[in-house]
Amino acid sequence: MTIKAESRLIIAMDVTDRKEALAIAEKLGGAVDAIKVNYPIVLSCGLGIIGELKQYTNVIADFKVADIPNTNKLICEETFKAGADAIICQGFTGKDSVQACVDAAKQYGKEVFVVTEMSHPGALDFLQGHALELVDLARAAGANGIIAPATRPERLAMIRQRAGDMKILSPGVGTQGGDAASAIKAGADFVIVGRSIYNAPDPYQAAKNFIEQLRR
Ligand code: NUP
Repeated sequence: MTIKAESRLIIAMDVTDRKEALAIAEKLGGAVDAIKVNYPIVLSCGLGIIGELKQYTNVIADFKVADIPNTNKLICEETFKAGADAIICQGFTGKDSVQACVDAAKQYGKEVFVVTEMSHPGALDFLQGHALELVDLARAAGANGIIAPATRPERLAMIRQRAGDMKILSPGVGTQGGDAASAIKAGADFVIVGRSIYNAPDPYQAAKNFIEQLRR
């Protein structure tokens, strides 16, 4: 099953309290295209949180998998067995490592997204200089899509041009300074928003506001 772009909003569930996460998921699950989990919530609540969140919407495991092919395969298998619909891996480990994730995903009918240029300032130290090569690598390995920064719409547009029909998930909206509508305009299919939603006084209203911006 592939994650479809409807609201175009993915919530980054980086809260570490299980009850809080489930309460947010219950309220927002029907409105967003996916919930993205990362290490903070899985380390605090256990891998079972994926299955619990999945009752509400698709779940993407942002584990930034970055190991040798065999270890990547084992990580992907456990993640898909836990119920994740997609996994995020790093590309800098090389094509064979990404390919191992793609092969595991195909076996389980799941998706793989490869990190290219990250959204934070430190991405300029190493990643930016190789971002387009990482896009090519993701494509060559048969990944479903890539992660590219909403904090730099001009870079996002450049990455979009290179990415062909691969999906682009774009983090960095809100707290990191990126703008949701600009990211979509630059070529993202989905934006990922964490703190600006889950730390808002009313997370439901905050998500609605993003969805409204994305519709225009
Ligand atoms: O380049 C990336 N930037 C980024 O922020 C790649 C990511 N996977 N993320 C993740 O997106 C980050 O780890 C967090 O889970 C989410 C953004 O959260 P926020 O800045 O909206 O709170």
